[in-house]
Amino acid sequence: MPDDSRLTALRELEKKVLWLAAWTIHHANHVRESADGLKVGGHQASSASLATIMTALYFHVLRPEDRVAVKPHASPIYHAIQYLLGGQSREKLEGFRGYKGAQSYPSRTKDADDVDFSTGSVGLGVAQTLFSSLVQDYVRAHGWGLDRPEGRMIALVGDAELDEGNIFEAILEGWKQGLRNCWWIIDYNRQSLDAVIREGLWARYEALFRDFGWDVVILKYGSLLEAAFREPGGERLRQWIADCPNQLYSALVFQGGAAWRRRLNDDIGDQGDVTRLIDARSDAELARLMTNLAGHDLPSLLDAFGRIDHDRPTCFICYTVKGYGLPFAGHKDNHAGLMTPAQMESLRIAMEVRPGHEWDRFEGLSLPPKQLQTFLDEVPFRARTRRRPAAPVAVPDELAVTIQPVMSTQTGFGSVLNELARQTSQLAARVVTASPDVTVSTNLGPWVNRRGLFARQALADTFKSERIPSTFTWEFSPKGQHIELGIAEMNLFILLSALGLSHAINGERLLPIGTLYDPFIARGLDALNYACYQDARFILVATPSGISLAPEGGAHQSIGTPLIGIAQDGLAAFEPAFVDELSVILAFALAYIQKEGDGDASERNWLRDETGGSVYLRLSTRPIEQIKRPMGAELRQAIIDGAYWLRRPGPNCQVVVAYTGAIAPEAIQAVGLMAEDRRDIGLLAVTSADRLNAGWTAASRARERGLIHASSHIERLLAEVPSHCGIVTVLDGHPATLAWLGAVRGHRVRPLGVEHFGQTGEIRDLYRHYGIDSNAIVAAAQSIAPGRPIRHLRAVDLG
Ligand SMILES: Cc1ncc(C[n+]2csc(CCOP(=O)(O)OP(=O)(O)O)c2C)c(N)n1
Ligand SMILES: [Mg+2]
Repeated sequence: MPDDSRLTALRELEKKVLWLAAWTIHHANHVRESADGLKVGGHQASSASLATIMTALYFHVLRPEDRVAVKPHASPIYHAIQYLLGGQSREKLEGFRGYKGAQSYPSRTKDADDVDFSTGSVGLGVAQTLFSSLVQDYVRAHGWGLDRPEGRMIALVGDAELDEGNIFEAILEGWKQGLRNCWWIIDYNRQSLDAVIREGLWARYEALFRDFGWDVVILKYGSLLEAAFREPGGERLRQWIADCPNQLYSALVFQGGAAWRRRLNDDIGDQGDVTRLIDARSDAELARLMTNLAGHDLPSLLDAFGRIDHDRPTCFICYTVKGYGLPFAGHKDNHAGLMTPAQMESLRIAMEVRPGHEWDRFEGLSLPPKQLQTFLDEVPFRARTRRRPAAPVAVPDELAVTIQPVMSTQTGFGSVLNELARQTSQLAARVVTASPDVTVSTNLGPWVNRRGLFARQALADTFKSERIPSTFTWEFSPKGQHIELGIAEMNLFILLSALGLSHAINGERLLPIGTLYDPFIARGLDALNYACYQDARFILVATPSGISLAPEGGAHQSIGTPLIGIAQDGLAAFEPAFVDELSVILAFALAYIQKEGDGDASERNWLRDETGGSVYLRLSTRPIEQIKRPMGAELRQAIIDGAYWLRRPGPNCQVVVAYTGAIAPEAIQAVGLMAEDRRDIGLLAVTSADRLNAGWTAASRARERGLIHASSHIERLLAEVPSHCGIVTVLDGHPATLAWLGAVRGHRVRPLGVEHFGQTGEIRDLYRHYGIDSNAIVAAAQSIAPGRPIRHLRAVDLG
């Protein structure tokens, strides 16, 4: 426990934090001019709920190495704390929720005040702390960063936030992985967005967390209430409050002292001692007493946090009041409530803040500013260094791979990783793979055989020790480089998010590669989006994909994922057809995920390659005939830029076939079938619709800004194609993925792809059924590219 003078300073800061957060929100809504006539909002109630807990943490409990995910709606409290610590500017606070101002929800990338983890979609930041703790263990077990102390990964969790399924998925995974150094602090204000939550949830939470190996600390009553309980009649009061339903408690909090008195007198007022206990207090004192929950009581909080002297995961259930200290405290509708200017004025007076001094750091506090400043200067958390740069790991242009005459990109992926696993390079050492129970079926097996699975405690493969033949060794050790997860894809994405921030969180760079089945990207899409939003860096290998997984069945065919690849910001998507392309793309990806420049787009392809990002590879289990060819620098670059001519169109070209991915043999065959009747056909291999599209858009914008010579890769490729020429696009995915190619230079396009799914069968059957086989390509070409009838089309059965 801190001494009295520290406690006094902390109380002053608690008051200041509450004021600054409320004022920041008020300023954004009532002082700053809004051009839209919209209220900016800002969750005054939700943030007040955490004012005390965050004061205790940031000004006393946190150590420099600790990392925190702040519940989204407590963002104004976080910014206020950083403002007091000198890490946030007044200008940003004045711009709260505005363009380039302090962010609505804490943001690693957009906020200037050293946010550890972004939050926003409830549930995700919480799970992120759990996985970050596992990543910290991974890093240290590999012998990195041992010169620094271990940090605690802390989440400030809303009670309604605990309804999110991803949290439960994470808790189970954490138990499996031997989670340590993780604190979840639940803001148990018994309110969600809409209303007051169900009774007794704390008991469910307690049982749940204990079941999964967590310590649970319940912080219910503050020191004032505890003292009152020790008075004569106090036990009766304790019983009353323990039995008080959440709704009634909230309503009384909102109504205040007189209502408390009335209700208490009605319920237990005729019982001697307790009557005296109530009567001895004024209305204001009674209201203060009855709302003195431990989550708003600094001594209780400091004591509880200070007692933790172990690294077991710990859940604190802190009773709080939503809107504590503000006029709408406890009101069930207060979630988006904003104080009126009159209410704000009353708060200003109560806080002893002079008009015009609303932003002054120590205004209205009773301790001398110098003393407060000294206190702030010595806050332990302040000693932390901001994100440390982790040196990049060198990556060659191409990765070794043995290419068989016929193979799939998925097999190629396994082979590239197998070759990498044989090396002793830094590159191989920093790669860490993860998969949600599909390690073997996504072809990570050979890598895992060589590099082993990660666990803090070694665990032998009993099948191996019993000499039972098996293709895969399943041995866990602290040196292992594969993290095996349970099936839940959400966990994969949040783990990738944590691994992909290791350079910033642990100062140690990891090169994470996660594998899953392509259709299940949808399972974890919000977590993927979250990972990208906070600029985590990883490679996602999704396989199998599309209808090409054929006999796997109709339920798992993915149609829309190529569009996700295009649309997801921060994620460069590739879909190679051939294994030599894959090896080039993987090498690019390993370097790309390490780039941190903030330079402009390159004038060559109009992509922000120096800024970097994450990478998504959509792969296939379909074995296809490989092309034997030398990999020159030009081809390599084109593969990375997104497309190259597999067959260059001639000057009399009437039709171009542009394809992506596993459908390559059909495209090649179609071009062969048409060759006699259509001249100079072009065959465009598209390795990344996403990067082609991004480059085209960026170059167009640059031209509109006056850079008239800006030109993107796809514009240069299609410049060779006569304008009367038609383009048939085809992929095993949604046709819209490539349909836009026609807009680049005004060519007519017939986009082929998959719009329906669910049919099982052989690849041949399915391609025919969904209209992406070579016949369909030929038919589409005939319909858009004028000329004599195509002979082979007449000969083929379109079934
Ligand atoms: C995934 C997701 N769903 C819905 C929302 C909208 N939302 C924001 S806050 C909130 C309820 C928050 O309640 P709680 O976590 O108890 O925090 P409190 O407001 O009580 O502080 C909801 C539903 C969201 N941000 N994210
Ligand atoms: Mg709540």
